[in-house]
Amino acid sequence: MKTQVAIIGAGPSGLLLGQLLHKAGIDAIILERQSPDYVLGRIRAGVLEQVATDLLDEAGVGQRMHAEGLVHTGFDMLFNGERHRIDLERLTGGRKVMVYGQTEVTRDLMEARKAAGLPTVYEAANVQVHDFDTTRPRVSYEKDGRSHTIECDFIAGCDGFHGVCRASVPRGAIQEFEKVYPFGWLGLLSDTPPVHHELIYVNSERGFALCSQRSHTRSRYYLQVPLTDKVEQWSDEAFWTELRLRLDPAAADKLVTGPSLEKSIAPLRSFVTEPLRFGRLFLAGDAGHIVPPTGAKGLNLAATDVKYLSNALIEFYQERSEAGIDSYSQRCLKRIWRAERFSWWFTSIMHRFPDEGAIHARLQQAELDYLMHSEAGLKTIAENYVGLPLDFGD
Ligand code: RFL
Ligand code: PHB
Repeated sequence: MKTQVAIIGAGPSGLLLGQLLHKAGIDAIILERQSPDYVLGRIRAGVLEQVATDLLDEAGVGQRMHAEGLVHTGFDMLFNGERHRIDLERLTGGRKVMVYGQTEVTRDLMEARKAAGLPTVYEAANVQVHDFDTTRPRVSYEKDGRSHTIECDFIAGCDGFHGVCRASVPRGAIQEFEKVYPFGWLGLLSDTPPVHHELIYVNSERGFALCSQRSHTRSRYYLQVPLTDKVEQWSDEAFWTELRLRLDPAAADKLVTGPSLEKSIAPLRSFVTEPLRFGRLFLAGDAGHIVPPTGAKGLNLAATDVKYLSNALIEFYQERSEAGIDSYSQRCLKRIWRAERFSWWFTSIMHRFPDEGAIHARLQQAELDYLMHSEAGLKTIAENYVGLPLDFGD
Protein backbone atom coordinates (compact mmCIF):
# COMPACT_ATOMS: atom_id res chain seq x y z
CA MET A 1 0.00 0.00 0.00
CA LYS A 2 1.06 3.58 -0.67
CA THR A 3 -0.15 6.92 0.59
CA GLN A 4 1.17 10.45 1.01
CA VAL A 5 0.64 10.76 4.78
CA ALA A 6 0.28 7.82 7.18
CA ILE A 7 -1.57 9.01 10.27
CA ILE A 8 -1.22 6.94 13.44
CA GLY A 9 -4.20 7.35 15.78
CA ALA A 10 -7.89 8.13 15.13
CA GLY A 11 -8.45 10.43 18.08
CA PRO A 12 -9.40 14.05 17.43
CA SER A 13 -5.85 14.95 16.21
CA GLY A 14 -5.59 12.18 13.63
CA LEU A 15 -9.15 12.54 12.37
CA LEU A 16 -8.95 16.33 12.06
CA LEU A 17 -5.63 16.10 10.23
CA GLY A 18 -7.13 13.54 7.85
CA GLN A 19 -10.02 15.87 7.10
CA LEU A 20 -7.88 18.99 6.54
CA LEU A 21 -5.53 17.05 4.23
CA HIS A 22 -8.46 15.58 2.31
CA LYS A 23 -9.84 19.10 1.71
CA ALA A 24 -6.47 19.97 0.16
CA GLY A 25 -6.42 16.85 -2.03
CA ILE A 26 -3.71 15.05 -0.04
CA ASP A 27 -4.09 11.29 0.52
CA ALA A 28 -3.84 9.81 3.98
CA ILE A 29 -4.51 6.49 5.68
CA ILE A 30 -5.33 6.40 9.39
CA LEU A 31 -4.27 3.43 11.53
CA GLU A 32 -6.02 3.06 14.90
CA ARG A 33 -5.31 0.45 17.54
CA GLN A 34 -8.84 0.42 18.99
CA SER A 35 -12.34 -0.06 17.56
CA PRO A 36 -14.54 2.97 16.70
CA ASP A 37 -16.83 2.20 19.66
CA TYR A 38 -13.91 2.10 22.05
CA VAL A 39 -12.65 5.48 20.79
CA LEU A 40 -16.14 6.97 21.17
CA GLY A 41 -16.50 5.51 24.66
CA ARG A 42 -13.65 7.61 26.10
CA ILE A 43 -15.18 10.57 27.90
CA ARG A 44 -12.73 13.46 27.90
CA ALA A 45 -12.76 17.12 26.97
CA GLY A 46 -15.74 19.40 26.99
CA VAL A 47 -14.61 22.95 26.26
CA LEU A 48 -13.54 24.21 22.82
CA GLU A 49 -11.81 27.50 22.14
CA GLN A 50 -12.92 29.57 19.18
CA VAL A 51 -9.72 28.63 17.36
CA ALA A 52 -10.78 24.98 17.59
CA THR A 53 -14.37 25.61 16.52
CA ASP A 54 -13.08 27.63 13.54
CA LEU A 55 -10.90 24.66 12.56
CA LEU A 56 -13.82 22.25 12.79
CA ASP A 57 -15.75 24.61 10.51
CA GLU A 58 -12.82 24.73 8.11
CA ALA A 59 -12.76 20.92 8.08
CA GLY A 60 -16.47 20.98 7.17
CA VAL A 61 -17.66 19.25 10.35
CA GLY A 62 -18.99 22.16 12.42
CA GLN A 63 -22.69 21.86 11.61
CA ARG A 64 -23.89 19.71 14.52
CA MET A 65 -21.56 21.54 16.93
CA HIS A 66 -23.25 24.85 16.10
CA ALA A 67 -26.70 23.29 16.44
CA GLU A 68 -26.13 21.35 19.66
CA GLY A 69 -23.09 22.92 21.36
CA LEU A 70 -23.56 25.45 24.14
CA VAL A 71 -21.86 28.83 23.78
CA HIS A 72 -20.56 30.02 27.16
CA THR A 73 -19.64 33.64 27.81
CA GLY A 74 -18.23 33.06 31.29
CA PHE A 75 -17.61 30.62 34.15
CA ASP A 76 -17.62 30.71 37.95
CA MET A 77 -14.74 30.28 40.37
CA LEU A 78 -15.66 29.22 43.90
CA PHE A 79 -13.23 29.69 46.79
CA ASN A 80 -13.58 30.61 50.43
CA GLY A 81 -17.26 29.71 50.14
CA GLU A 82 -17.99 32.43 47.55
CA ARG A 83 -18.57 32.27 43.83
CA HIS A 84 -17.05 34.82 41.43
CA ARG A 85 -17.96 35.00 37.75
CA ILE A 86 -15.27 35.35 35.10
CA ASP A 87 -17.01 37.29 32.35
CA LEU A 88 -15.03 35.98 29.40
CA GLU A 89 -16.91 38.05 26.86
CA ARG A 90 -16.41 41.39 28.61
CA LEU A 91 -12.83 40.70 29.64
CA THR A 92 -11.63 39.56 26.20
CA GLY A 93 -13.48 41.92 23.89
CA GLY A 94 -16.17 39.45 22.90
CA ARG A 95 -14.55 36.02 22.92
CA LYS A 96 -16.46 32.93 24.08
CA VAL A 97 -15.99 29.19 24.39
CA MET A 98 -18.09 26.28 23.12
CA VAL A 99 -19.19 23.43 25.38
CA TYR A 100 -19.32 20.40 23.07
CA GLY A 101 -17.95 17.01 24.08
CA GLN A 102 -14.83 15.48 22.58
CA THR A 103 -16.94 12.37 21.93
CA GLU A 104 -19.20 14.41 19.67
CA VAL A 105 -16.26 16.09 17.89
CA THR A 106 -14.79 12.63 17.26
CA ARG A 107 -18.12 11.24 16.06
CA ASP A 108 -18.59 14.16 13.61
CA LEU A 109 -15.07 13.68 12.23
CA MET A 110 -15.53 9.90 11.95
CA GLU A 111 -18.78 10.33 10.06
CA ALA A 112 -17.31 12.89 7.67
CA ARG A 113 -14.41 10.53 6.98
CA LYS A 114 -16.74 7.63 6.35
CA ALA A 115 -19.01 9.72 4.10
CA ALA A 116 -15.99 10.76 2.00
CA GLY A 117 -14.94 7.11 1.71
CA LEU A 118 -11.52 7.77 3.25
CA PRO A 119 -9.50 4.81 4.57
CA THR A 120 -9.21 4.14 8.31
CA VAL A 121 -7.92 0.82 9.61
CA TYR A 122 -9.37 0.20 13.07
CA GLU A 123 -8.00 -2.51 15.36
CA ALA A 124 -4.61 -2.29 13.68
CA ALA A 125 -2.20 -4.23 15.91
CA ASN A 126 1.53 -3.87 16.39
CA VAL A 127 1.83 -0.60 14.45
CA GLN A 128 5.48 0.28 13.86
CA VAL A 129 7.09 3.27 12.17
CA HIS A 130 10.27 2.80 10.10
CA ASP A 131 12.87 4.85 8.17
CA PHE A 132 11.45 8.24 9.09
CA ASP A 133 14.98 9.63 8.93
CA THR A 134 14.87 9.00 5.15
CA THR A 135 12.56 10.37 2.42
CA ARG A 136 10.84 6.97 2.15
CA PRO A 137 9.28 6.18 5.53
CA ARG A 138 7.17 3.06 6.09
CA VAL A 139 4.56 1.94 8.57
CA SER A 140 3.88 -1.72 9.32
CA TYR A 141 0.92 -3.21 11.18
CA GLU A 142 -1.10 -6.39 11.62
CA LYS A 143 -4.78 -6.79 11.00
CA ASP A 144 -6.70 -10.05 11.46
CA GLY A 145 -3.41 -11.89 11.84
CA ARG A 146 -1.94 -10.61 8.56
CA SER A 147 1.02 -8.23 8.20
CA HIS A 148 0.79 -5.08 6.08
CA THR A 149 3.16 -2.29 5.09
CA ILE A 150 2.36 1.26 4.00
CA GLU A 151 4.91 3.31 2.06
CA CYS A 152 4.45 7.03 2.55
CA ASP A 153 6.06 10.48 2.32
CA PHE A 154 5.34 11.46 5.93
CA ILE A 155 4.16 9.93 9.20
CA ALA A 156 1.90 11.92 11.54
CA GLY A 157 2.13 10.63 15.12
CA CYS A 158 -1.35 11.44 16.45
CA ASP A 159 -1.34 8.42 18.76
CA GLY A 160 -1.68 10.08 22.14
CA PHE A 161 0.49 9.91 25.23
CA HIS A 162 0.90 6.12 25.21
CA GLY A 163 1.44 5.85 21.46
CA VAL A 164 4.19 4.18 19.47
CA CYS A 165 5.49 7.21 17.53
CA ARG A 166 7.18 9.16 20.31
CA ALA A 167 8.50 5.89 21.74
CA SER A 168 10.17 5.10 18.38
CA VAL A 169 12.36 8.20 18.37
CA PRO A 170 15.99 7.49 19.39
CA ARG A 171 16.40 8.64 23.01
CA GLY A 172 19.29 10.96 22.16
CA ALA A 173 17.16 12.94 19.69
CA ILE A 174 14.40 13.89 22.09
CA GLN A 175 14.05 15.84 25.32
CA GLU A 176 11.08 15.32 27.63
CA PHE A 177 9.88 17.71 30.33
CA GLU A 178 7.50 16.26 32.88
CA LYS A 179 5.66 17.01 36.10
CA VAL A 180 3.30 14.48 37.65
CA TYR A 181 0.82 15.90 40.17
CA PRO A 182 0.15 14.10 43.44
CA PHE A 183 -3.58 13.64 42.72
CA GLY A 184 -6.05 12.71 39.99
CA TRP A 185 -9.52 13.67 38.80
CA LEU A 186 -12.43 11.33 39.35
CA GLY A 187 -15.00 12.14 36.62
CA LEU A 188 -18.70 11.22 36.58
CA LEU A 189 -21.11 11.61 33.65
CA SER A 190 -24.86 11.56 34.32
CA ASP A 191 -28.14 12.33 32.61
CA THR A 192 -29.06 15.02 35.10
CA PRO A 193 -29.48 18.77 34.46
CA PRO A 194 -26.28 20.74 35.20
CA VAL A 195 -26.15 22.38 38.62
CA HIS A 196 -25.51 25.76 36.97
CA HIS A 197 -25.85 27.12 33.43
CA GLU A 198 -22.07 27.76 33.32
CA LEU A 199 -19.04 25.80 34.59
CA ILE A 200 -17.99 26.12 38.24
CA TYR A 201 -14.31 25.59 39.15
CA VAL A 202 -14.08 24.93 42.89
CA ASN A 203 -11.18 25.43 45.31
CA SER A 204 -12.42 23.94 48.58
CA GLU A 205 -10.80 22.75 51.79
CA ARG A 206 -11.73 19.21 50.75
CA GLY A 207 -10.02 19.59 47.38
CA PHE A 208 -10.79 20.75 43.86
CA ALA A 209 -14.09 20.08 42.10
CA LEU A 210 -15.46 20.99 38.68
CA CYS A 211 -19.07 21.20 37.58
CA SER A 212 -19.21 20.88 33.81
CA GLN A 213 -21.82 19.73 31.34
CA ARG A 214 -22.49 18.28 27.90
CA SER A 215 -26.03 19.59 27.34
CA HIS A 216 -28.99 20.96 29.29
CA THR A 217 -29.74 17.40 30.42
CA ARG A 218 -26.28 15.84 30.74
CA SER A 219 -23.71 16.78 33.39
CA ARG A 220 -20.03 16.07 33.83
CA TYR A 221 -18.54 16.50 37.31
CA TYR A 222 -15.00 16.00 38.61
CA LEU A 223 -13.46 15.60 42.07
CA GLN A 224 -9.79 15.84 43.02
CA VAL A 225 -8.87 12.46 44.56
CA PRO A 226 -5.64 10.91 45.88
CA LEU A 227 -3.66 8.99 43.25
CA THR A 228 -4.09 5.87 45.36
CA ASP A 229 -7.90 5.91 45.02
CA LYS A 230 -9.50 3.31 42.75
CA VAL A 231 -12.68 4.05 40.86
CA GLU A 232 -14.34 0.95 42.41
CA GLN A 233 -14.01 2.61 45.82
CA TRP A 234 -16.32 5.40 44.71
CA SER A 235 -20.02 4.53 44.62
CA ASP A 236 -22.25 7.10 42.87
CA GLU A 237 -23.65 7.92 46.30
CA ALA A 238 -20.19 8.66 47.71
CA PHE A 239 -19.37 10.84 44.71
CA TRP A 240 -22.50 12.99 45.06
CA THR A 241 -22.02 13.36 48.80
CA GLU A 242 -18.44 14.52 48.37
CA LEU A 243 -19.31 16.89 45.52
CA ARG A 244 -22.06 18.49 47.61
CA LEU A 245 -19.58 19.06 50.45
CA ARG A 246 -17.23 20.93 48.11
CA LEU A 247 -19.94 23.25 46.71
CA ASP A 248 -21.42 26.45 48.15
CA PRO A 249 -24.83 25.98 49.86
CA ALA A 250 -26.82 27.44 46.93
CA ALA A 251 -25.23 25.05 44.43
CA ALA A 252 -25.34 22.10 46.84
CA ASP A 253 -29.10 22.64 47.24
CA LYS A 254 -29.65 22.75 43.48
CA LEU A 255 -27.54 19.69 42.67
CA VAL A 256 -29.61 16.99 40.95
CA THR A 257 -28.08 13.53 41.30
CA GLY A 258 -28.66 10.32 39.37
CA PRO A 259 -26.95 7.13 38.24
CA SER A 260 -23.56 7.51 36.57
CA LEU A 261 -23.22 6.71 32.85
CA GLU A 262 -19.44 6.66 33.21
CA LYS A 263 -16.93 7.07 36.02
CA SER A 264 -13.14 7.12 35.68
CA ILE A 265 -9.98 8.48 37.29
CA ALA A 266 -7.41 10.42 35.27
CA PRO A 267 -3.96 11.27 36.65
CA LEU A 268 -2.77 14.86 36.16
CA ARG A 269 0.42 15.57 34.30
CA SER A 270 2.33 18.38 32.57
CA PHE A 271 4.50 16.99 29.79
CA VAL A 272 6.27 18.42 26.72
CA THR A 273 8.47 16.76 24.12
CA GLU A 274 11.07 18.78 22.24
CA PRO A 275 11.26 18.80 19.28
CA LEU A 276 8.05 17.59 17.63
CA ARG A 277 9.63 16.68 14.29
CA PHE A 278 12.11 13.91 13.58
CA GLY A 279 12.90 13.82 9.86
CA ARG A 280 9.65 12.73 8.22
CA LEU A 281 7.87 11.96 11.50
CA PHE A 282 5.77 14.60 13.26
CA LEU A 283 4.15 14.40 16.69
CA ALA A 284 0.81 16.19 17.18
CA GLY A 285 -1.64 16.44 20.10
CA ASP A 286 -1.20 14.30 23.21
CA ALA A 287 1.60 12.34 21.50
CA GLY A 288 3.80 15.42 21.99
CA HIS A 289 2.41 17.08 25.09
CA ILE A 290 -0.01 16.73 27.99
CA VAL A 291 -1.57 19.45 30.11
CA PRO A 292 -3.51 18.92 33.34
CA PRO A 293 -7.19 19.35 32.36
CA THR A 294 -7.83 22.32 34.67
CA GLY A 295 -7.32 24.88 31.88
CA ALA A 296 -9.32 22.86 29.29
CA LYS A 297 -6.43 23.14 26.84
CA GLY A 298 -5.53 19.59 25.69
CA LEU A 299 -7.92 19.15 22.80
CA ASN A 300 -7.52 22.77 21.77
CA LEU A 301 -3.74 22.42 21.55
CA ALA A 302 -4.18 19.21 19.58
CA ALA A 303 -6.34 21.09 17.08
CA THR A 304 -3.82 23.88 16.61
CA ASP A 305 -0.87 21.46 16.21
CA VAL A 306 -2.87 19.78 13.48
CA LYS A 307 -3.60 23.09 11.78
CA TYR A 308 0.11 23.97 11.71
CA LEU A 309 0.93 20.47 10.45
CA SER A 310 -1.69 20.43 7.70
CA ASN A 311 -0.54 23.89 6.53
CA ALA A 312 3.05 22.67 6.45
CA LEU A 313 2.17 19.55 4.45
CA ILE A 314 -0.06 21.49 2.04
CA GLU A 315 2.80 23.95 1.47
CA PHE A 316 5.11 21.01 0.77
CA TYR A 317 2.84 19.40 -1.81
CA GLN A 318 1.50 22.55 -3.45
CA GLU A 319 4.56 24.80 -3.41
CA ARG A 320 7.38 22.28 -2.97
CA SER A 321 8.46 24.34 0.03
CA GLU A 322 9.83 22.80 3.22
CA ALA A 323 9.57 26.05 5.17
CA GLY A 324 6.41 25.03 7.06
CA ILE A 325 7.81 21.59 7.85
CA ASP A 326 11.03 23.12 9.11
CA SER A 327 9.25 25.56 11.41
CA TYR A 328 6.49 23.14 12.58
CA SER A 329 8.09 22.20 15.86
CA GLN A 330 9.06 25.72 16.86
CA ARG A 331 5.65 27.19 16.01
CA CYS A 332 3.77 24.54 17.95
CA LEU A 333 6.06 24.65 20.95
CA LYS A 334 5.62 28.38 21.40
CA ARG A 335 1.87 27.93 21.74
CA ILE A 336 2.21 24.71 23.74
CA TRP A 337 4.43 26.26 26.41
CA ARG A 338 2.00 29.16 26.85
CA ALA A 339 -0.85 26.70 27.43
CA GLU A 340 1.35 24.51 29.66
CA ARG A 341 2.11 27.51 31.83
CA PHE A 342 -1.55 28.49 32.19
CA SER A 343 -2.69 24.90 32.87
CA TRP A 344 0.04 24.39 35.49
CA TRP A 345 -0.73 27.71 37.17
CA PHE A 346 -4.50 27.20 37.18
CA THR A 347 -3.98 23.70 38.57
CA SER A 348 -1.64 25.07 41.25
CA ILE A 349 -4.09 27.67 42.56
CA MET A 350 -7.18 25.44 42.49
CA HIS A 351 -6.06 22.11 44.07
CA ARG A 352 -5.09 20.95 47.55
CA PHE A 353 -1.46 19.79 47.55
CA PRO A 354 -1.02 17.08 50.19
CA ASP A 355 2.59 17.98 51.05
CA GLU A 356 2.29 21.75 51.10
CA GLY A 357 0.70 22.41 54.48
CA ALA A 358 -1.85 24.97 55.63
CA ILE A 359 0.09 28.01 54.46
CA HIS A 360 -0.30 26.94 50.84
CA ALA A 361 -4.09 27.04 51.06
CA ARG A 362 -4.00 30.52 52.62
CA LEU A 363 -1.62 31.78 49.92
CA GLN A 364 -3.91 30.34 47.23
CA GLN A 365 -6.86 32.16 48.73
CA ALA A 366 -4.92 35.40 48.90
CA GLU A 367 -3.92 35.03 45.26
CA LEU A 368 -7.47 34.22 44.17
CA ASP A 369 -8.82 37.13 46.21
CA TYR A 370 -6.30 39.46 44.60
CA LEU A 371 -7.13 38.21 41.09
CA MET A 372 -10.88 38.67 41.59
CA HIS A 373 -10.34 42.29 42.64
CA SER A 374 -7.95 43.23 39.88
CA GLU A 375 -9.11 43.95 36.35
CA ALA A 376 -5.66 42.91 35.15
CA GLY A 377 -5.94 39.66 37.13
CA LEU A 378 -9.36 38.86 35.73
CA LYS A 379 -8.15 39.62 32.21
CA THR A 380 -5.17 37.29 32.67
CA ILE A 381 -7.48 34.41 33.52
CA ALA A 382 -9.99 35.21 30.80
CA GLU A 383 -7.58 35.72 27.91
CA ASN A 384 -5.76 32.48 28.70
CA TYR A 385 -9.00 30.53 29.12
CA VAL A 386 -10.47 31.59 25.76
CA GLY A 387 -7.09 30.77 24.20
CA LEU A 388 -4.52 32.48 22.08
CA PRO A 389 -5.16 33.29 18.43
CA LEU A 390 -3.52 30.89 15.98
CA ASP A 391 -0.84 33.33 14.91
CA PHE A 392 -0.06 35.17 18.12
CA GLY A 393 3.20 37.08 18.28
CA ASP A 394 4.34 36.17 14.73
P1 RFL B 1 -6.02 10.77 21.90
O1 RFL B 1 -7.43 11.28 22.05
O2 RFL B 1 -5.39 10.09 23.04
O3 RFL B 1 -6.02 9.82 20.63
C1 RFL B 1 -4.90 9.04 20.28
C2 RFL B 1 -5.38 7.83 19.50
O4 RFL B 1 -4.26 7.04 19.11
C3 RFL B 1 -4.57 5.68 19.32
N1 RFL B 1 -3.31 4.92 19.50
C4 RFL B 1 -2.78 4.10 18.56
N2 RFL B 1 -3.21 3.77 17.33
C5 RFL B 1 -2.45 2.89 16.63
N3 RFL B 1 -1.30 2.33 17.11
C6 RFL B 1 -0.84 2.64 18.35
N4 RFL B 1 0.28 2.10 18.80
C7 RFL B 1 -1.59 3.57 19.12
N5 RFL B 1 -1.43 4.09 20.35
C8 RFL B 1 -2.47 4.91 20.57
C9 RFL B 1 -5.43 5.67 20.57
O5 RFL B 1 -6.23 4.51 20.68
C10 RFL B 1 -6.26 6.93 20.34
O6 RFL B 1 -7.48 6.66 19.66
O7 RFL B 1 -5.04 11.97 21.46
P2 RFL B 1 -5.33 13.24 20.53
O8 RFL B 1 -6.07 12.85 19.28
O9 RFL B 1 -4.05 13.96 20.43
O10 RFL B 1 -6.38 14.13 21.36
C11 RFL B 1 -6.00 14.76 22.55
C12 RFL B 1 -7.20 14.89 23.49
O11 RFL B 1 -7.81 13.62 23.61
C13 RFL B 1 -6.81 15.42 24.88
O12 RFL B 1 -5.84 16.43 24.78
C14 RFL B 1 -8.02 15.99 25.66
O13 RFL B 1 -8.96 14.99 25.92
C15 RFL B 1 -7.56 16.63 26.98
N6 RFL B 1 -8.69 17.12 27.80
C16 RFL B 1 -9.30 18.34 27.54
N7 RFL B 1 -8.90 19.10 26.50
C17 RFL B 1 -9.55 20.26 26.19
O14 RFL B 1 -9.13 20.95 25.24
N8 RFL B 1 -10.64 20.71 26.90
C18 RFL B 1 -11.11 19.99 27.97
O15 RFL B 1 -12.13 20.39 28.54
C19 RFL B 1 -10.42 18.78 28.34
N9 RFL B 1 -10.84 18.03 29.37
C20 RFL B 1 -9.14 16.33 28.88
C21 RFL B 1 -10.23 16.83 29.66
C22 RFL B 1 -8.56 15.10 29.19
C23 RFL B 1 -9.01 14.38 30.26
N10 RFL B 1 -8.39 13.13 30.53
C24 RFL B 1 -9.10 11.92 30.66
C25 RFL B 1 -6.96 13.01 30.42
C26 RFL B 1 -10.70 16.11 30.74
C27 RFL B 1 -10.08 14.90 31.07
C28 RFL B 1 -10.60 14.17 32.28
C1 PHB C 1 -15.19 18.67 30.80
O1 PHB C 1 -16.35 19.08 30.59
O2 PHB C 1 -14.89 17.48 30.68
C2 PHB C 1 -14.14 19.63 31.22
C3 PHB C 1 -14.44 20.99 31.22
C4 PHB C 1 -13.48 21.90 31.61
C5 PHB C 1 -12.22 21.45 32.01
C6 PHB C 1 -11.94 20.10 32.00
C7 PHB C 1 -12.90 19.18 31.60
O3 PHB C 1 -11.30 22.36 32.42
